[in-house]
Amino acid sequence: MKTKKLLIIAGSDPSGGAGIQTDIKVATSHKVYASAVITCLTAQNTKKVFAIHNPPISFLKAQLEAVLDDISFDAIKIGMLGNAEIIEVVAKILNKKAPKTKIILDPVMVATSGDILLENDAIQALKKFAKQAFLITPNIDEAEILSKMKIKNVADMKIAASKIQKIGAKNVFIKGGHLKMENLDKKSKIVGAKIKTQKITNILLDEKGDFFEITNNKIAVKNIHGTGCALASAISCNLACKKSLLKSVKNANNYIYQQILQNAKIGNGSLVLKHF
Ligand code: PXL
Repeated sequence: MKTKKLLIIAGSDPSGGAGIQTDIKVATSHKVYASAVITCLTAQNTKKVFAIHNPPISFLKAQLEAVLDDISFDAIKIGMLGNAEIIEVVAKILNKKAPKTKIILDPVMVATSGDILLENDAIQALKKFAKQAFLITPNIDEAEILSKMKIKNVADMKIAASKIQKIGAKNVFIKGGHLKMENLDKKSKIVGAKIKTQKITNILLDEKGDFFEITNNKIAVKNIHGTGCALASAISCNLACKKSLLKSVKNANNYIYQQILQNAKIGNGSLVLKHF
């Protein structure tokens, strides 16, 4: 079978728990070939982001042009972009060099640790870029910012998804993992050391206007890092393999569930996913 190729455009997390390092691991575990253009470098470990460095914008352009002039991709996954200038360059070059390739935009704004990964004044540029996206994959916090509304439950997630679709992304997938526990089903109880009967509900709003609820049992692990990046990457790999959107998000949801169950403690902060 022909090798499927995913271009990842994202930031570096040297601890390997999130960012481009995670995206590459996800692609490899899906047997998808990963190319990776690095937008910015973070200095971080499993506890904290210490610093962010943006390489010169001309060098970002050079990376994008080098790969896009040579390789034709089956999908493009976008992670941390950092600031408006980076967003605008990525948007412009993709529009010119890969106008037909499906873009999966993970609108990364804040790390699990609470550290800011997107400058405040970049939200408008991100919204403009969303018009080029086949799929946008915000978590609850990002969906609140993009839709300018509070999200307290699944009904709110659907309203927010519609608002985000109006910004221009064809399809919207809101990751429900960050919905506050107190807003989840109150009747749920702990049924074992690890798994609660509580559900995590992710919402897909497709381009026809249909909603799908993609659920999982909530796994009671605190502070796990990189699940958002990994989920968006897993969806991207499935799309690169020409699976339907619904099948792609369902497969990715199952993949992340399994990965969270077999999480690893590699440092003194958040847990991570291993992808093997
Ligand atoms: O999980 C969002 C994310 C994306 N990209 C990079 C990150 C993080 C979170 O820490 O560091 C580079």
